[in-house]
Amino acid sequence: MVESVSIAPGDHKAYMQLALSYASKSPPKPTNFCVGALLVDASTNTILANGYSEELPGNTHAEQCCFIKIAQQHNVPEDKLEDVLPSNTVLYTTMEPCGKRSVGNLPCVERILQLGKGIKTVYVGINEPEKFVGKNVGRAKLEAAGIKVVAVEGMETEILEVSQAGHTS
Ligand code: HJL
Ligand code: ZN
Repeated sequence: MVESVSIAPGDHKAYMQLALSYASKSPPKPTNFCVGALLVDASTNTILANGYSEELPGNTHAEQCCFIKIAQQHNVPEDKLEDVLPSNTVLYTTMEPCGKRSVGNLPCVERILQLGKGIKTVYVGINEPEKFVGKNVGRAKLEAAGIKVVAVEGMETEILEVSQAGHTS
């Protein structure tokens, strides 16, 4: 557990608000979005990892930071996380996971898919604006693989504002 918070079980909006607070720690940059993410054990209401864009070295995404951190905690490679994640692990991310990345980086959707049954539900704050990669096919890919993607509604304006920190247009 990385942090104790008093969020009621199933209070998706409160988890998304917490994810947004991490997003706002991302360094503003005109060429990406500032995103925050949390991995939560929904059975015990425990936060397993948190992350934000560029938190860890190497042009990292928020979701990727969560996976790297928890892999380090358990001393397993990221693609073996399925074995250590609690059976009811869910991901909260302020922006839908990416389906496409700049050269040399595995998209977060592929990182989620390689977890097999590791993550069953992904809660998203907003869809990715069509600014850098056109339409993000991430959500459709997750759904096609049987992963539930749930929009947590009502925070879109705040999330968009934080996401676009450092953008000039
Ligand atoms: C998500 C993040 C993040 C993005 N999306 N879900 N989490 N930064 O932490 C999506 C955006 C890409 C740009 C640049 N941003 O990041 O499409 O250099 O950041 O691979 O397309 O691509 P790279
Ligand atoms: Zn990503």
